[in-house]
Amino acid sequence: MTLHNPALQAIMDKVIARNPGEPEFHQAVSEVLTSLEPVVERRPEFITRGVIEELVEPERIIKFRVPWVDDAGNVQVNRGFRVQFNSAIGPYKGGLRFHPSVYEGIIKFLGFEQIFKNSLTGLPIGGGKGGSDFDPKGKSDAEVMRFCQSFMTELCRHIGADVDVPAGDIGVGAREIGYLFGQYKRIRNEYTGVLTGKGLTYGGSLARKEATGYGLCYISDEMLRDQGDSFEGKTVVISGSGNVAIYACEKATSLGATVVALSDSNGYIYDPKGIDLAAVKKIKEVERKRIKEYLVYRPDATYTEGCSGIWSIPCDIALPCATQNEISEESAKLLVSNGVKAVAEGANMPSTPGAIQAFQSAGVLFGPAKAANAGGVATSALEMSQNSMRLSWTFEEVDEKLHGIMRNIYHNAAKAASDYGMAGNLVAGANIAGFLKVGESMLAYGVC
Ligand code: NDP
Ligand code: 2IT
Repeated sequence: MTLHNPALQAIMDKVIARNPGEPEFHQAVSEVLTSLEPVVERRPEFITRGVIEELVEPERIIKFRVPWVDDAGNVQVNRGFRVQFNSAIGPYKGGLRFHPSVYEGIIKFLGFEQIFKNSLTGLPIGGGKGGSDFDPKGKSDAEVMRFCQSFMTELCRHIGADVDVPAGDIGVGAREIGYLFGQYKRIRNEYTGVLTGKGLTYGGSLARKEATGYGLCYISDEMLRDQGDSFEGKTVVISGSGNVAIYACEKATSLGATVVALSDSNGYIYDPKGIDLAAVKKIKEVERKRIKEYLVYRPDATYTEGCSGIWSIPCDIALPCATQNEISEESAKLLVSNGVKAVAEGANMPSTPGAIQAFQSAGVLFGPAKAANAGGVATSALEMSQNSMRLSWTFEEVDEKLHGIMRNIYHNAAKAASDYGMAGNLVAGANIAGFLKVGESMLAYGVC
């Protein structure tokens, strides 16, 4: 993709040259710079005063060894990362991902996207992300605990309630956050809101667990309503079966839709009668088993090996909630030819650039990740507020704030898109609206 503005193209070229072998990071930057073309045309100072050039370079990257001992007594060594990307509008904020595919480029792409997503929430949080190539799958609780303690032994030097506040992402849920928080508290001898997604007995917020999936449905609902439509009576396909997918399924169902499919990295289940979510929660949240176990509970459902086949199931609404680049251009075209009306991204960057193009050119309503999955981090920011005030809001209070935030994100992104001559393009709208607040703050700081 060539950018029209030569200064933006030069920045893109430099990003590629300086970050070799990191295609996901290049992809994320390229999309944002493309969206910013009309912004820098109107506001050239974002280029001339170095804002865009600073924006694509992380403020700080921390990379460290994570040694731990497995149950057999063997020493294992993983790599840990924290990319503190941008603190213009608040302390670095973003999840930790534990997955064998993690390397610096994945954490950079996620940290970069987090800047704009966090800005869109309207709350004072900067962008960061971290993680490790550690795979929690198949590990005992004791192994996960030892890994988390080793990871936090290094990470605790670099984070803090007003500095950098990590949370969960793929492979990091309540169990991992508990071990990480316990170790931080022990080493630093302080009890502060340094992590979000905490358990409810030690400072967690009600509705944080549900927030990303619920928020995804709230914004999708708002997008549909703007077209005089709703979830009522719709057939929905959701990829993944982790935290985001499970609570997207719960909310979509409560809004009157029928969710017919879920997946994991091995394969997908198809249950045209509607997913039995209690069974999925038992399999995934309690037993940590594979999605194919679903057939034990619903023998009439089908299970198919391989995850991309899920996009061949005809549906009205598709909610990708697994991982980056999980919808190829071919899968997108298949969804379009099967009549999909709306796609909203629960995962980060799940649609390839070709897939986004296919959806947009077919007139499919498309809710990009930075807007659509911002409910998780927004509720993390609400958890930070509650921790600072040393009080707790009810589930209903948090859920209502989340709902309002998601509605605002949709309308702000839609307005930015039309203000810049791209009405209906929420990819551009989310990037522009997210950028402007960060960019204005960076201008105010001068070169720093
Ligand atoms: P979980 O670890 O709870 O679940 C991840 C799900 O995605 C699992 O079903 C997993 O299957 C599947 N998956 C992961 N990697 C792959 C892969 N390479 N190929 C196919 N399937 C895969 O993570 P979350 O639900 O928290 O995260 C899902 C997505 O949502 C991620 O993109 C994350 O960045 C994003 N997100 C999460 C937020 C949160 O609050 N948790 C907030 C905003 C975005 P398997 O078990 O087989 O690995
Ligand atoms: O991608 C994301 O926004 C998250 N994984 C949630 C981050 C957070 O700090 O709650």
